[in-house]
Amino acid sequence: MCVPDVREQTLVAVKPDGVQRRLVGQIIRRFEQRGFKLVGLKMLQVSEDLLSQHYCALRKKPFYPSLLHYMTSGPVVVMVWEGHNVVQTSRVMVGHTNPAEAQAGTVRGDFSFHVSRNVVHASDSLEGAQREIQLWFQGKELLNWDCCDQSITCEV
Ligand code: IDP
Ligand code: MG
Repeated sequence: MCVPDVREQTLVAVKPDGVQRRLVGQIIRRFEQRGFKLVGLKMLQVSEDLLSQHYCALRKKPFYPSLLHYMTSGPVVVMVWEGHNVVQTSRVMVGHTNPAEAQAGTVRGDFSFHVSRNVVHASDSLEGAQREIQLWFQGKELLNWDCCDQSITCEV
């Protein structure tokens, strides 16, 4: 029996439009259903300072000011999910950045139609996930706990 790296973590956030539209539960359900483990969760009104660090690679994009406005328009729900290959699998579950190109069955493909209101964020790489988790969470806010079904969902 081989035990894969189940400790990989990623950052997922329900953006302000997703919170306003009461999609938080449906998004959490998809990650639980997939078998991933929730290790951190909080709701917050994001500061421009945090967002500018989070989206530092996009600072020069023409849509950057409207992105900041969108992301500070209301609370977000941010989470850390853990599991085998969770970074890549989360990106697939979330779907293409532009919902018009996102497959049905993905969060963006099911709940949105425009890139400026695409409901959810997920880290795009292992390095990005580590950076974003440290940015959004303090170490003590992440829980190291055992799922009672770990031997079924995590050992393959
Ligand atoms: P991602 O969220 O799929 O990783 P990124 O390219 O990292 O996509 O862009 C970050 C966020 O910036 C997107 O999720 C979306 O909210 C916003 N964004 C990206 N491209 C555009 C655009 O062309 N117009 C408006 N907003 C955009
Ligand atoms: Mg991105």
